[in-house]
Amino acid sequence: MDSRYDPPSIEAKWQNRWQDDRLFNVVEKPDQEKYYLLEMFPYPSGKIHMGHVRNYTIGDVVARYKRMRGFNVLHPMGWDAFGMPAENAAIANDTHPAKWTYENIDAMRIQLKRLGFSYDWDRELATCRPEYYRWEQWLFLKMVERGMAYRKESYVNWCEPCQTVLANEQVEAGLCWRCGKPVRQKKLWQWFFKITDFAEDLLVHCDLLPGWPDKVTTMQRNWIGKSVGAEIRFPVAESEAVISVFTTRQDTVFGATFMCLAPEHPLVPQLSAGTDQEASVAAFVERISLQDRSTKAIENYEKEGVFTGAYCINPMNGRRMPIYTANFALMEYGTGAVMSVPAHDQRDLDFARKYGLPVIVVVSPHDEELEGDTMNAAYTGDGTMVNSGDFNGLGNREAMEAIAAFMDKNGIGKKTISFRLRDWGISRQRYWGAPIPMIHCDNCGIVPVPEADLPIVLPEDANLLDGGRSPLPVLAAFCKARCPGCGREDARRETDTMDTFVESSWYFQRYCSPRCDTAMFDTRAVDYWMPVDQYIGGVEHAILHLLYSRYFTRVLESLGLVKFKEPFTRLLTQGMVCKETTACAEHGFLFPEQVAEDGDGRRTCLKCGQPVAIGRVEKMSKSKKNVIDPNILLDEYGADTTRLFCLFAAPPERDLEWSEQGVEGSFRFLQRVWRLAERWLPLLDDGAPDPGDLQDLNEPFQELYRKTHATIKRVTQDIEDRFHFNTVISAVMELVNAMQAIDESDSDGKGNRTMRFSLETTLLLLSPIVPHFCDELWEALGHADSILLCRWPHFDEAATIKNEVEMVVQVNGKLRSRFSADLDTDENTLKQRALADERIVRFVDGKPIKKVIIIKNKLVNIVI
Ligand code: ANZ
Ligand code: ZN
Repeated sequence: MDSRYDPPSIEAKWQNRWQDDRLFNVVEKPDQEKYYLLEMFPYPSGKIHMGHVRNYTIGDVVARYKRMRGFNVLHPMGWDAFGMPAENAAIANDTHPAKWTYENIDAMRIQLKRLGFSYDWDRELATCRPEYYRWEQWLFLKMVERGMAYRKESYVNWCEPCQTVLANEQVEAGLCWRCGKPVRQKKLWQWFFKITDFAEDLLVHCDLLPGWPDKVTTMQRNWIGKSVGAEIRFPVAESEAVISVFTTRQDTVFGATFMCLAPEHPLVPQLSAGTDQEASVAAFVERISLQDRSTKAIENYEKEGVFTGAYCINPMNGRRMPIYTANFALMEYGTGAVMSVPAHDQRDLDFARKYGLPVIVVVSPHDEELEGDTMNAAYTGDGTMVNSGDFNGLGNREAMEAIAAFMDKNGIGKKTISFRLRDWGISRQRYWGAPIPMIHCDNCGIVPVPEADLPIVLPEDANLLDGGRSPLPVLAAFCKARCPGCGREDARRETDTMDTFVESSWYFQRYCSPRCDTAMFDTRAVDYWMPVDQYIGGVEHAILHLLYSRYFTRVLESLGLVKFKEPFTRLLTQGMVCKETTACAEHGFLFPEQVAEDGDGRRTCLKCGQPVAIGRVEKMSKSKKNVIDPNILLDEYGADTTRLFCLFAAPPERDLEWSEQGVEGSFRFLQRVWRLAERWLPLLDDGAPDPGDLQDLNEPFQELYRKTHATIKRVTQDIEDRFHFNTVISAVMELVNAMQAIDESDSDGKGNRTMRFSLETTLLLLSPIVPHFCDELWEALGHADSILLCRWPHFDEAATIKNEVEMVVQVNGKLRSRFSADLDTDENTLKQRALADERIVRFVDGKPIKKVIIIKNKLVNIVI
């Protein structure tokens, strides 16, 4: 055995060995229990960052642990390879998105391999390959066939000078990120997936995911946003038109004093036509159309509107209500119209005060009198109905039911449910994505590509146009097509590509049979492996990616392709990797390598020599420059130390704070174990790791034996219950301390065997965490096979029990000393030992002893 722990040579050796022996390549084995462990696959940005390292290390430990527990473990890796950053990089570096992506994949694969992750690399996939996305196109066709995918006009961010559609992240404060001119909203025909068909089912099953963090299911529920309420019909005065509103407060209908329509509501131009208001309404609608209309953005705008010139009639009390169009009314929610009840809704109250509209209280609180003209906060609580005709005097909750029943009977309205969830718009006017397999023909309209013509391959030899625009619409070789319906030669291919969330909604199914070329996946493989037993990833994907994946699985289920609805049985969302920021007055944020540190811990900017300000601990990000490049860690310390640090510094779901000392400490721990093994190795020839009869073991070895079993127990529980690897590592560290404290000269044959047992146990327990290191020492201990092939150690409950107890000694009921004694020591001995205790002698100070009370295995109380 080498006397120096040398990570580079050890790590390369074992990575090659594992690969040559194909240790991580798995196949379905019907009589072995499976375990599918998956981490969210990375976007091939070019370099892995510490967030990846942490995520994948956590996953790798679980995968290796489950393997040692006897499971057939599927642990795949691949690339979420389509998307905008590739286009941006292509523009910035004058390259091609495909070239950039494939080169990044190659670079990142090398980095992941250096970390020793136990992936079945045979299953690697990249979503930008036609072998992958052809099945997505196939599914798209199936969805069109069944009405699960459809086209409708909807808004996109449009930059007129650049003549291009912008993604949300390319709009900065309402301006185009490239040219800085205002972005407007433009209507385009786009493809949608009907996720709303599954809104209720997705919601109900949030309660059936006990293996998910509550915060994630809560976010999913809120996103789906089910509201129970009523739809009420308000006839427009002097017109045939009727406005339908959705409300969750039909009990307040008598207090509705005006109506607000979304600026995009089709009645808006119709109602204002020919009135004095026509011009100001048109101007308002035009101005609002320039704004970002997302719910989040709208919350920040000042609420405003204009009168349309028309009135509607409150169907319950005949009141004439002015109709406004207002920026806070969203076309996408409910019916796009809001009955405004200023007394009971703050937004409506603000609006009413701004435009001088009446405020009528209809729900009266029990302990105060409200005055519509003077109230300055809307009352949203429960109370007694007032100003509400026949319903006066009822509690408002009762009135909610009574009014709904009344409206239903009289054809005014009915109970209904509304969801916040919208259908999923998947069209992207971008190049680097999966082409949508449809053809536009002047004769036949929009025609699906025949299945036999799939895949529709994205041409990888095309270059982006000016401003990053997609070349597809002008690329004759791509967009000219023969109509599959009538055969016309001048049909055009759809040139939009799919949202990259589509690829990540089914990749976990594809991993089960990644080379299948006759279907999306081999059903037998999916039946065996799916669902994923443990999914691990960042909480930033808590909503969309997980919801879309759950939705896609339902689509597959309804097509009879899979037999389950929920793809991920358990979910772990790991915390962020954080580090303090450093900044210089002149040069702003600095990378760690741009900072010099002198012996006294003072830090200065390497560019200008000025002192550096230390900022808050924040998520590592390139913009704040508080990043550590994993490559540097790997070069300096190796994969095992890097892995150990990531797991030791914090439990997985918590944020981890980077610390150089933490990394150093992890490295030193491994060196300590190394030296311990080296010191004992010559004594451990006798291969048996079992001391045999405990009775005649020397005392330190008896205790070591006990501690080893206790450590197995604690480590196993901490992994099984909550993946708390930090406490796992501290438990093993304690065991290592105990081994270090023992002198070789106290050992004999049995002692040596105990030491072998403890050392081997240490390696087995650490092997999922620092696998190269453990394999190397395992080999040094004389084992021919990789430690990976071993079973997880068992503990003997009886052996974990301590044979010693700690006795407390009191004088007159006050704690004065402690000593340890063998379990069940007799009372007389305990009394003698307590009275002989040096500190007790001092407290008793020669005074007469009245009584000695003894509780066996616990306490001696001396009364003086
Ligand atoms: C009258 C009312 C009175 C309302 C009251 C609330 C309080 P949730 O709970 O989120 O579903 N609303 C309906 N459609 C809207 C749209 N398209 N744009 C903006 N707001 C809209 O919210 C339901 C409430 O949001 C509805 O109930 C409606 O205002 C408003 F004291 O109707 B309410
Ligand atoms: Zn045609």
